Amino acid sequence: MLQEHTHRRFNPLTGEWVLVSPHRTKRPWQGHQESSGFEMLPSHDPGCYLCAGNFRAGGEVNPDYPDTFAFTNDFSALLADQPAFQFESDDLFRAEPETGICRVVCFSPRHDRSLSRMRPDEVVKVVELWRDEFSTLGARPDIGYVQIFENRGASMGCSNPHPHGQIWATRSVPSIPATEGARQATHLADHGECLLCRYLERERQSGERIIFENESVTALVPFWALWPFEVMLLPREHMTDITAMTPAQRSDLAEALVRLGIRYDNLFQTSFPYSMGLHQQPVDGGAYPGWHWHIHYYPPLLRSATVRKFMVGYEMFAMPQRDLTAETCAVRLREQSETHFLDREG
Ligand code: H2U
Ligand code: ZN
Repeated sequence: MLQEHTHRRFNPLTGEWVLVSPHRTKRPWQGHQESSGFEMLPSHDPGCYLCAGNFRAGGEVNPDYPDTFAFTNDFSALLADQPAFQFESDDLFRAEPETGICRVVCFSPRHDRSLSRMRPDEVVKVVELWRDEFSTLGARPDIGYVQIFENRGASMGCSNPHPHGQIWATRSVPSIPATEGARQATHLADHGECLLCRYLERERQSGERIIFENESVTALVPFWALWPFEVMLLPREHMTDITAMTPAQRSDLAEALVRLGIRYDNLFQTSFPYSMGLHQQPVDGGAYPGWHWHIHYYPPLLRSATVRKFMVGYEMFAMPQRDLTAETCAVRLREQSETHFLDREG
C-alpha cells in the first residue's frame, strides 16, 4: 500500500509529517542539472587554507598535522566574548544575546581524501576528535549544546573540497535538538523505554529499511525520511553522547562512516553531496536519560548525479514531500558495493 498510494508519514523525533507520493517518480525532468563527476584533486593544494603547513585567511599558519586538526573558525558566526546587552523584549519582539564558539575540524592532511576515501583506522581519529571537542566545549559553563556537522560538496554550500567538518557550540539549545530532546523525554516518560531503542528494534525485526550494520551501529533509511537518500546511523546501544563509546564502538562507527560514504559515492558514481550532523544530548547540566545520540545524513541528490531535489513550493509553504519511498531508497543503497568505484578495476 505504502509503495503505491499517496500518504503521509509521521516523524516521532520531530512531531512533523512528510507527504509521500510514490506514483510521481515517472514524471519527466527538464529542470536544473547539477554538474557530475569526481573531481581529481592534488594530495596537497598550496592554495588551500586547510592543508597542513598552509596560511589561513586570517594569516595564521596550520601546523604540519599528521592526521586530524581542529581550530577556531576565523569567521565564527558565534563569539564567546561579546559585550553583554539587554533587549527590551515583549511578546511580539523577542530577542536575546547568543554566545558560542565555532570550530573547524580537518579530517585528514590529504586534500584529496574524504570520509569515503579514508581508511577506517584514519576515521577513528576523526571520531576521537569529535569526542574530545564535544567534551572540552561541553565542559564550559557558557556552552549548553554542541553541534557537530559536515557539509560535503559545493551544492551543499561547502566552500572547500578539503575533507573537513564544523562544530558550532552555543549557550542555548537550538530548536531542532531541543524538539528531538523534548520528544524523546516524553516518549521515555510515556513508555518507560527510549524512543530510538524501540524504533531500532522494530526496524531490525523488519529489515526493510536497513542498509547494513556492524556490532555497534545500524545504518538505515528512516521511515519518515524527507530527503531522497536520507540515512540515520544509530548506535545499537543506548547512549546519550559519543563520550560513552568504547574503543571498539568508536572503530565500528568509523567503519560505518566509511561504508556509508562508499555506498553513497557508488550510487551515482560521484562525490556524493550531503549535510551530515550528530545529534547528542545537551551539555547544559541537565539530565537527558531519553536522549539516544545519532547521526543524520541529508543528501540533496534525487535520481542521478545531476538531478537534485529542491525543498521549494509546497514544501516551503505546507510540508515536505517525496516521490521515492524510504523503502525504495533503502534497497538502492543496500545493493551498492562497498568497494569504491574509483578503486574498481576495468
Ligand atoms: P565550509 O566549507 O563548510 O563552509 O567550512 C569552511 C569553514 O572554514 C568556514 O566556516 C572557515 C570558514 O569560515 N575558514 C576559516 O576559519 N579560516 C580560513 O582561512 C578560511 C575558511
Ligand atoms: Zn587542502
